[in-house]
Amino acid sequence: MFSSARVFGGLEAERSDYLTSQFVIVPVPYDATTTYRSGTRDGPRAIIDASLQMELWDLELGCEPADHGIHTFPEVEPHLGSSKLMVERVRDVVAGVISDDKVPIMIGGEHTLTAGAVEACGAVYPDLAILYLDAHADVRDPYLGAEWNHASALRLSIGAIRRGRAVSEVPVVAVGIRSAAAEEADYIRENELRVVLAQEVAETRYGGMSARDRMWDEVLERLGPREAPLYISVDLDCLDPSVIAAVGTPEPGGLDWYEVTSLLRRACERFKVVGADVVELAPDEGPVAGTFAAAKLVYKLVGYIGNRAQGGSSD
Ligand SMILES: [Mn+2]
Repeated sequence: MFSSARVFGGLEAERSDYLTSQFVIVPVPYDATTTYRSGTRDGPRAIIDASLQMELWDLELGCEPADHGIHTFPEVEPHLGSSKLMVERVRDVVAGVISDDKVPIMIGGEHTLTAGAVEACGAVYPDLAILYLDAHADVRDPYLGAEWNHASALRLSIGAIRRGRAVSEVPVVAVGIRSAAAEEADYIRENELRVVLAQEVAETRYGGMSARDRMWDEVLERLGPREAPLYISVDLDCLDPSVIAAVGTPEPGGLDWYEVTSLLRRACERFKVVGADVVELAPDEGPVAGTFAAAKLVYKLVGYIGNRAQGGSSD
């Protein structure tokens, strides 16, 4: 039942060897602070299992993104001390991947872990921006609770970059938001965070694809100049529960599959994506179709980031 060699996509050695791979999947089965439904600790294993069923050919891109090389790390062991220590453990693992000039893609696990990966990327790329896809604003004050918490994941991530930076400005856009506390609304206003509500996205459906892509371009411009380093964090609950119900905290009225992939593709074409994550899958909480969608989304990221890196500058 427990295979020691779990390789994303079931790739053969030539396309999954660490030395030659451009991408490294970092599985982190950790969910100590999720509040509503637990089970995101089973997410990484389920995503890798589902990835074995994927076709490696990508019809949209007309290639096999696996050719870029995808190495799969063993699962990062949960730290039993505190979520803060766990975030630091993720930071150290991701820092190692970055220093070997590879793109880490963390699969969670709860969203708190993002703060560690972002800190590692921010240490190497001080002008790092964050594109954050989520149903929830995730900007609760982390110091009100005893622990670093998934409901503070974006605020912790912004803090992690600010610590290493001379200026306090961090380019951030949060997309898909449809749930926030009053305290979070205050934080968003005071910090002039650009938030794209899921409702705004839904309204562009009636204006067709060009309205959608104009919105994405406007959003991405806020993250900095072309070629700037970007970290992408995808909480799977940004998607509508009809796409993925198997998340810790589902919210109705989410983004559809093509809305998310079109945003990710445009972001990857415009920026130098130096790290990414796909978090919060709780496989036992919904149909297996959601787990499969999560695996496909990870693979989409590989294709979008890898193809651009291969093609060099888009100018
Ligand atoms: Mn989140």
